[in-house]
Amino acid sequence: MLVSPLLGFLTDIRNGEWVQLAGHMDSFLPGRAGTICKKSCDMEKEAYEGLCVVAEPLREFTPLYFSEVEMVEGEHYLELQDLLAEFKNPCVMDVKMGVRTFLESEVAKKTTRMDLLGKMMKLDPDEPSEDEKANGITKLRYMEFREKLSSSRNLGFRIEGIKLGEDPPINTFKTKKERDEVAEVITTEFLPSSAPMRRKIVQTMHGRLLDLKDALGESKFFYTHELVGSSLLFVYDERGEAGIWMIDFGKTKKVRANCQVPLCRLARRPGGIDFRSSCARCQRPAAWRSAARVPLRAVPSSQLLRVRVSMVP
Ligand code: I3P
Repeated sequence: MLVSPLLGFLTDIRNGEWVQLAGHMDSFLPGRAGTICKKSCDMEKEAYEGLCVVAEPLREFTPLYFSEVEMVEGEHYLELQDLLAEFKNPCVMDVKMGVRTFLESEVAKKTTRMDLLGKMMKLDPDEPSEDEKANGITKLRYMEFREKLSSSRNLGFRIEGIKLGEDPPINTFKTKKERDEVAEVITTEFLPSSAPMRRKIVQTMHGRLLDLKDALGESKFFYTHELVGSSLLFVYDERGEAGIWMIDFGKTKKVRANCQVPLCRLARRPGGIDFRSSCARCQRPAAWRSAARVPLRAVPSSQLLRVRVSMVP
Protein backbone atom coordinates (compact mmCIF):
# COMPACT_ATOMS: atom_id res chain seq x y z
CA MET A 1 0.00 0.00 0.00
CA LEU A 2 1.39 3.38 -0.96
CA VAL A 3 0.74 5.93 1.71
CA SER A 4 0.25 9.59 1.11
CA PRO A 5 3.56 11.41 0.86
CA LEU A 6 2.69 14.42 2.94
CA LEU A 7 5.09 17.24 3.52
CA GLY A 8 7.21 16.56 0.55
CA PHE A 9 7.91 12.99 1.41
CA LEU A 10 7.22 10.13 -0.86
CA THR A 11 6.45 7.46 1.61
CA ASP A 12 5.67 3.85 1.02
CA ILE A 13 4.77 1.21 3.53
CA ARG A 14 5.57 -2.32 2.60
CA ASN A 15 5.71 -4.99 5.26
CA GLY A 16 5.79 -2.24 7.83
CA GLU A 17 8.82 -0.59 6.28
CA TRP A 18 8.82 3.07 5.33
CA VAL A 19 10.52 4.23 2.19
CA GLN A 20 11.02 7.95 1.82
CA LEU A 21 12.19 9.93 -1.15
CA ALA A 22 13.02 13.14 0.60
CA GLY A 23 12.63 14.99 3.83
CA HIS A 24 12.77 14.01 7.45
CA MET A 25 12.88 10.37 8.36
CA ASP A 26 10.67 9.07 11.18
CA SER A 27 8.04 11.73 10.61
CA PHE A 28 5.16 9.44 9.71
CA LEU A 29 3.19 6.68 11.36
CA PRO A 30 0.33 4.77 9.79
CA GLY A 31 -3.03 5.98 11.05
CA ARG A 32 -6.53 4.53 11.03
CA ALA A 33 -7.90 3.40 7.68
CA GLY A 34 -7.62 6.23 5.19
CA THR A 35 -5.34 8.36 7.34
CA ILE A 36 -1.69 8.81 8.04
CA CYS A 37 -0.10 10.53 11.01
CA LYS A 38 2.63 13.10 10.70
CA LYS A 39 4.76 14.42 13.54
CA SER A 40 3.15 17.60 14.73
CA CYS A 41 4.73 21.02 14.74
CA ASP A 42 3.01 24.28 15.70
CA MET A 43 3.29 25.96 12.31
CA GLU A 44 1.84 23.05 10.42
CA LYS A 45 -0.91 22.42 12.94
CA GLU A 46 -1.98 26.05 12.72
CA ALA A 47 -1.90 25.90 8.94
CA TYR A 48 -4.12 22.82 8.81
CA GLU A 49 -6.52 24.37 11.30
CA GLY A 50 -6.77 27.40 9.01
CA LEU A 51 -7.17 25.29 5.90
CA CYS A 52 -9.85 23.05 7.35
CA VAL A 53 -12.39 25.83 7.71
CA VAL A 54 -15.48 24.91 5.66
CA ALA A 55 -15.51 28.14 3.66
CA GLU A 56 -11.82 27.88 2.73
CA PRO A 57 -11.50 27.24 -1.03
CA LEU A 58 -8.15 25.49 -0.57
CA ARG A 59 -9.74 22.85 1.63
CA GLU A 60 -10.34 20.51 -1.28
CA PHE A 61 -6.75 20.91 -2.45
CA THR A 62 -5.12 19.88 0.83
CA PRO A 63 -5.30 16.68 2.88
CA LEU A 64 -8.13 16.75 5.40
CA TYR A 65 -6.91 17.31 8.92
CA PHE A 66 -8.79 15.35 11.56
CA SER A 67 -7.08 15.91 14.89
CA GLU A 68 -3.85 15.94 16.81
CA VAL A 69 -3.19 12.60 18.43
CA GLU A 70 -0.60 11.34 20.90
CA MET A 71 0.69 8.26 19.08
CA VAL A 72 3.76 7.74 21.19
CA GLU A 73 4.02 8.97 24.77
CA GLY A 74 4.73 12.69 24.69
CA GLU A 75 4.81 12.79 20.89
CA HIS A 76 1.98 14.40 19.02
CA TYR A 77 0.99 13.67 15.45
CA LEU A 78 -1.41 15.27 13.00
CA GLU A 79 -3.94 12.79 11.72
CA LEU A 80 -4.32 13.56 8.03
CA GLN A 81 -6.19 12.16 5.08
CA ASP A 82 -4.19 9.59 3.15
CA LEU A 83 -4.34 11.17 -0.27
CA LEU A 84 -3.36 7.98 -2.02
CA ALA A 85 -5.96 5.76 -0.40
CA GLU A 86 -8.33 5.99 -3.37
CA PHE A 87 -5.71 5.34 -6.02
CA LYS A 88 -4.75 1.99 -7.47
CA ASN A 89 -1.02 1.49 -7.75
CA PRO A 90 -0.42 5.25 -7.86
CA CYS A 91 2.40 7.18 -9.49
CA VAL A 92 3.44 10.22 -7.52
CA MET A 93 5.53 13.32 -8.20
CA ASP A 94 6.47 15.77 -5.49
CA VAL A 95 7.13 19.33 -6.69
CA LYS A 96 8.51 21.77 -4.13
CA MET A 97 7.12 25.22 -4.78
CA GLY A 98 8.81 28.59 -4.53
CA VAL A 99 12.10 30.25 -5.35
CA ARG A 100 12.94 30.31 -1.67
CA THR A 101 12.83 27.20 0.48
CA PHE A 102 14.07 28.36 3.88
CA LEU A 103 12.61 30.43 6.64
CA GLU A 104 13.71 33.95 7.38
CA SER A 105 14.89 32.73 10.78
CA GLU A 106 17.58 30.70 9.04
CA VAL A 107 19.34 33.84 7.80
CA ALA A 108 20.77 34.88 11.16
CA LYS A 109 21.94 31.41 12.20
CA LYS A 110 25.68 30.96 12.15
CA THR A 111 25.87 27.31 13.19
CA THR A 112 27.75 25.23 10.65
CA ARG A 113 26.96 21.62 9.86
CA MET A 114 29.20 18.89 8.49
CA ASP A 115 26.25 16.77 7.33
CA LEU A 116 25.11 19.55 4.98
CA LEU A 117 28.69 20.00 3.79
CA GLY A 118 28.71 16.29 2.99
CA LYS A 119 25.49 16.60 0.99
CA MET A 120 26.85 19.60 -0.86
CA MET A 121 30.13 17.81 -1.71
CA LYS A 122 28.16 14.89 -3.07
CA LEU A 123 26.36 17.20 -5.48
CA ASP A 124 29.34 19.39 -6.34
CA PRO A 125 32.74 18.75 -4.72
CA ASP A 126 34.05 22.09 -6.00
CA GLU A 127 31.31 24.21 -4.43
CA PRO A 128 32.56 24.58 -0.83
CA SER A 129 35.53 26.78 -0.02
CA GLU A 130 38.54 25.40 1.87
CA ASP A 131 37.24 27.06 5.02
CA GLU A 132 33.82 25.50 4.53
CA LYS A 133 35.41 22.11 3.91
CA ALA A 134 37.14 22.42 7.27
CA ASN A 135 34.25 23.89 9.30
CA GLY A 136 31.05 22.88 7.60
CA ILE A 137 28.34 25.10 6.14
CA THR A 138 25.27 26.86 7.48
CA LYS A 139 21.81 25.63 6.56
CA LEU A 140 21.22 28.90 4.72
CA ARG A 141 24.27 28.25 2.55
CA TYR A 142 23.05 24.73 1.78
CA MET A 143 19.46 25.70 1.06
CA GLU A 144 20.54 28.51 -1.29
CA PHE A 145 22.95 26.16 -3.01
CA ARG A 146 20.11 23.66 -3.57
CA GLU A 147 17.84 26.38 -4.91
CA LYS A 148 20.44 27.60 -7.40
CA LEU A 149 21.52 24.14 -8.48
CA SER A 150 17.95 23.07 -9.19
CA SER A 151 15.12 24.87 -10.96
CA SER A 152 13.84 26.55 -7.78
CA ARG A 153 15.44 29.90 -8.46
CA ASN A 154 14.78 30.19 -12.17
CA LEU A 155 11.45 28.38 -12.50
CA GLY A 156 9.99 28.82 -9.02
CA PHE A 157 9.64 25.08 -8.37
CA ARG A 158 11.68 21.91 -8.43
CA ILE A 159 10.94 18.23 -8.73
CA GLU A 160 11.84 16.57 -5.44
CA GLY A 161 11.00 13.01 -6.26
CA ILE A 162 8.98 10.57 -8.33
CA LYS A 163 7.63 7.15 -7.49
CA LEU A 164 5.97 5.03 -10.12
CA GLY A 165 3.76 2.31 -8.70
CA GLU A 166 5.84 -0.48 -7.20
CA ASP A 167 9.13 0.85 -8.57
CA PRO A 168 11.67 2.25 -6.16
CA PRO A 169 11.48 6.02 -5.64
CA ILE A 170 13.69 8.29 -7.74
CA ASN A 171 15.15 11.49 -6.34
CA THR A 172 17.96 12.18 -8.71
CA PHE A 173 16.64 15.47 -10.04
CA LYS A 174 18.57 17.87 -7.83
CA THR A 175 20.52 19.31 -10.75
CA LYS A 176 17.59 19.65 -13.16
CA LYS A 177 17.61 23.39 -13.56
CA GLU A 178 16.51 24.47 -17.01
CA ARG A 179 12.95 24.44 -18.21
CA ASP A 180 13.64 21.83 -20.90
CA GLU A 181 15.35 19.50 -18.47
CA VAL A 182 12.44 19.71 -16.03
CA ALA A 183 9.89 19.21 -18.80
CA GLU A 184 11.82 16.17 -19.96
CA VAL A 185 11.73 14.64 -16.49
CA ILE A 186 7.96 15.16 -16.34
CA THR A 187 7.32 13.67 -19.74
CA THR A 188 9.83 10.84 -19.71
CA GLU A 189 10.05 9.89 -16.04
CA PHE A 190 6.62 10.68 -14.62
CA LEU A 191 3.85 10.56 -17.21
CA PRO A 192 2.79 7.21 -18.67
CA SER A 193 4.05 6.27 -22.12
CA SER A 194 0.64 5.30 -23.50
CA ALA A 195 -0.58 8.31 -25.50
CA PRO A 196 -4.32 8.08 -24.69
CA MET A 197 -3.61 7.54 -20.98
CA ARG A 198 -1.13 10.40 -20.96
CA ARG A 199 -3.64 12.71 -22.66
CA LYS A 200 -6.32 11.82 -20.13
CA ILE A 201 -4.04 12.39 -17.16
CA VAL A 202 -2.62 15.65 -18.48
CA GLN A 203 -6.13 16.95 -19.17
CA THR A 204 -7.27 16.10 -15.66
CA MET A 205 -4.17 17.63 -14.10
CA HIS A 206 -4.45 20.72 -16.26
CA GLY A 207 -8.04 21.23 -15.13
CA ARG A 208 -7.10 20.61 -11.52
CA LEU A 209 -4.30 23.21 -11.71
CA LEU A 210 -6.68 25.77 -13.17
CA ASP A 211 -9.15 25.04 -10.37
CA LEU A 212 -6.36 25.37 -7.85
CA LYS A 213 -5.37 28.69 -9.36
CA ASP A 214 -8.95 29.92 -8.94
CA ALA A 215 -9.06 28.62 -5.38
CA LEU A 216 -5.80 30.41 -4.56
CA GLY A 217 -7.29 33.59 -5.96
CA GLU A 218 -10.30 33.25 -3.67
CA SER A 219 -8.47 31.97 -0.63
CA LYS A 220 -8.17 34.18 2.39
CA PHE A 221 -5.69 31.69 3.81
CA PHE A 222 -3.37 32.14 0.84
CA TYR A 223 -3.53 35.90 1.13
CA THR A 224 -2.81 35.93 4.81
CA HIS A 225 -0.02 33.38 4.91
CA GLU A 226 3.49 32.98 3.62
CA LEU A 227 4.11 29.50 2.30
CA VAL A 228 7.71 28.30 2.26
CA GLY A 229 8.79 24.83 1.22
CA SER A 230 5.30 23.58 0.44
CA SER A 231 4.84 21.05 -2.33
CA LEU A 232 2.35 20.14 -4.98
CA LEU A 233 1.70 16.44 -5.04
CA PHE A 234 0.83 15.10 -8.50
CA VAL A 235 -0.81 11.68 -8.50
CA TYR A 236 -2.23 9.38 -11.15
CA ASP A 237 -2.93 5.69 -11.27
CA GLU A 238 -3.24 2.79 -13.67
CA ARG A 239 -6.94 3.55 -14.25
CA GLY A 240 -6.14 7.09 -15.36
CA GLU A 241 -7.46 8.70 -12.18
CA ALA A 242 -5.46 11.80 -11.33
CA GLY A 243 -5.25 14.52 -8.72
CA ILE A 244 -3.07 17.32 -7.37
CA TRP A 245 -2.85 18.53 -3.77
CA MET A 246 -0.91 21.09 -1.82
CA ILE A 247 1.10 19.49 0.99
CA ASP A 248 3.77 20.40 3.51
CA PHE A 249 2.88 23.39 5.65
CA GLY A 250 5.65 23.05 8.21
CA LYS A 251 7.05 26.42 7.17
CA THR A 252 3.76 28.24 6.59
CA LYS A 253 3.09 31.23 8.75
CA LYS A 254 0.54 33.96 9.06
CA VAL A 255 1.81 37.28 7.86
CA ARG A 256 1.59 40.24 10.16
CA ALA A 257 -1.52 42.38 9.98
CA ASN A 258 -1.55 45.12 7.36
CA CYS A 259 1.36 43.59 5.53
CA GLN A 260 1.77 45.51 2.32
CA VAL A 261 3.82 43.01 0.36
CA PRO A 262 1.87 42.23 -2.80
CA LEU A 263 1.46 38.71 -4.04
CA CYS A 264 4.01 37.62 -6.57
CA ARG A 265 5.87 40.90 -6.60
CA LEU A 266 9.52 40.26 -6.10
CA ALA A 267 10.19 41.31 -2.55
CA ARG A 268 13.56 42.02 -1.01
CA ARG A 269 14.04 40.44 2.37
CA PRO A 270 16.89 40.47 4.90
CA GLY A 271 18.16 37.23 3.43
CA GLY A 272 19.01 39.23 0.33
CA ILE A 273 16.80 37.05 -1.76
CA ASP A 274 14.09 37.90 -4.19
CA PHE A 275 11.14 35.65 -3.84
CA ARG A 276 7.52 35.59 -4.74
CA SER A 277 5.67 36.40 -1.61
CA SER A 278 2.33 34.81 -1.08
CA CYS A 279 1.18 37.08 1.66
CA ALA A 280 -1.72 39.49 1.60
CA ARG A 281 -1.51 43.19 1.42
CA CYS A 282 -3.86 43.76 4.31
CA GLN A 283 -6.52 42.10 6.38
CA ARG A 284 -9.54 44.04 5.19
CA PRO A 285 -11.88 41.59 3.47
CA ALA A 286 -12.84 43.96 0.66
CA ALA A 287 -9.22 44.70 -0.04
CA TRP A 288 -8.08 41.13 -0.15
CA ARG A 289 -11.01 40.14 -2.30
CA SER A 290 -10.22 42.67 -4.98
CA ALA A 291 -6.52 42.05 -4.50
CA ALA A 292 -7.15 38.37 -4.95
CA ARG A 293 -8.27 38.90 -8.50
CA VAL A 294 -5.32 41.00 -9.55
CA PRO A 295 -2.14 39.08 -8.84
CA LEU A 296 -2.89 35.71 -10.31
CA ARG A 297 -3.95 37.23 -13.58
CA ALA A 298 -1.05 39.62 -13.50
CA VAL A 299 1.46 36.85 -13.13
CA PRO A 300 1.93 34.91 -16.30
CA SER A 301 5.02 33.50 -14.64
CA SER A 302 2.91 31.93 -11.92
CA GLN A 303 4.55 28.82 -10.64
CA LEU A 304 1.35 26.89 -11.20
CA LEU A 305 1.15 27.94 -14.80
CA ARG A 306 4.73 26.94 -15.28
CA VAL A 307 4.02 23.48 -13.98
CA ARG A 308 0.98 23.27 -16.17
CA VAL A 309 2.85 24.33 -19.27
CA SER A 310 5.62 21.88 -18.56
CA MET A 311 3.10 19.09 -18.44
CA VAL A 312 1.65 19.61 -21.87
CA PRO A 313 2.90 16.59 -23.80
C1 I3P B 1 16.97 18.99 2.91
C2 I3P B 1 15.71 19.68 2.43
C3 I3P B 1 14.70 19.82 3.54
C4 I3P B 1 15.31 20.48 4.78
C5 I3P B 1 16.55 19.74 5.23
C6 I3P B 1 17.59 19.69 4.11
O1 I3P B 1 17.93 18.98 1.88
O2 I3P B 1 16.02 20.93 1.91
O3 I3P B 1 13.60 20.59 3.08
O4 I3P B 1 14.40 20.42 5.84
O5 I3P B 1 17.10 20.45 6.32
O6 I3P B 1 18.73 18.97 4.55
P1 I3P B 1 17.94 17.83 0.74
O7 I3P B 1 16.62 17.90 0.02
O8 I3P B 1 19.07 18.18 -0.16
O9 I3P B 1 18.13 16.52 1.44
P2 I3P B 1 13.41 21.60 6.24
O10 I3P B 1 12.48 21.75 5.06
O11 I3P B 1 12.72 21.15 7.46
O12 I3P B 1 14.20 22.84 6.44
P3 I3P B 1 17.58 19.70 7.67
O13 I3P B 1 18.82 18.93 7.29
O14 I3P B 1 17.84 20.80 8.64
O15 I3P B 1 16.46 18.81 8.09
